[in-house]
Amino acid sequence: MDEYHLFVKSAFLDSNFRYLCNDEKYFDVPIICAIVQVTFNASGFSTIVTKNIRVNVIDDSDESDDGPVFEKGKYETNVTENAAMGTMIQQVSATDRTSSDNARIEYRLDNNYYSTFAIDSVTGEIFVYGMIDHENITMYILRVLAIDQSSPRLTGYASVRVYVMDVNDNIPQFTKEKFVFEVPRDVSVGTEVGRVTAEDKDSGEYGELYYSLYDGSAMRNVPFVVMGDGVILTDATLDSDESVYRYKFLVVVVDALNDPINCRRNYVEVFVKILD
Ligand SMILES: [Ca+2]
Ligand SMILES: [Ca+2]
Repeated sequence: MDEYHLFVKSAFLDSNFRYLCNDEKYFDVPIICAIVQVTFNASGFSTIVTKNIRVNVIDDSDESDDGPVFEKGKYETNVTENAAMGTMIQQVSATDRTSSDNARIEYRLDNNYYSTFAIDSVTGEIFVYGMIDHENITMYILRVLAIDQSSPRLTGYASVRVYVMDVNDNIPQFTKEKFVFEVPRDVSVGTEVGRVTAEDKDSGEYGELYYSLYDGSAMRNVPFVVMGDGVILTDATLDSDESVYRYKFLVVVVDALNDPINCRRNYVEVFVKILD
């Protein structure tokens, strides 16, 4: 699900679930909304694609009273997806303006990510507390509070942007268990036989796919070549041996082709029937 962040100043949720900004203009903010896209395939049939997006409304106000002051108003940090619970991602720190005893400041998180992050109320260290999945959310904005011990207790605010770094944790998956194609025996060299396709949920190069003929010794003599985009072409005439009516070979797909340490691969069987 794609995620969008909407920054507002001094916003609050009114009784109609709308946000009121400090310019006093209302605007509706659906937390989840659907984008419906209609496309037409070659046969003229329509396909409806529904996509959910999440809109986070973030109070980006930086007003403060006499409460504690964070050393920074806005922190930025990175976390690797799938980071283990307990991984420390950032430490925040605030100074008490009404007391010289900064140790009396209590830190809290003030947003909807309690199941994903936690903060040490004494040290201000922010930890991973749940599942971090780049394929689900690519950035979090945490709002941290520093509360002093005066009466009444005063609060300071800061935000922490947490960018989720992608890991190649998805293996490319072919869209079929096996691919079966047919081609006339008398086609010329370079004729397209068909195309294999695979999908990968990772982004960037971890989701970019490259196809090739599996280089096993038994596969080398097939009269086909597999292009990087999955298209299979004939690369020899097919009529040399009329007793052959079917070929079978493996196609390998790999992501992150130029990253031999992190790349991941998968295989699929391809059958090509020769039609006389
Ligand atoms: Ca990933
Ligand atoms: Ca991948």
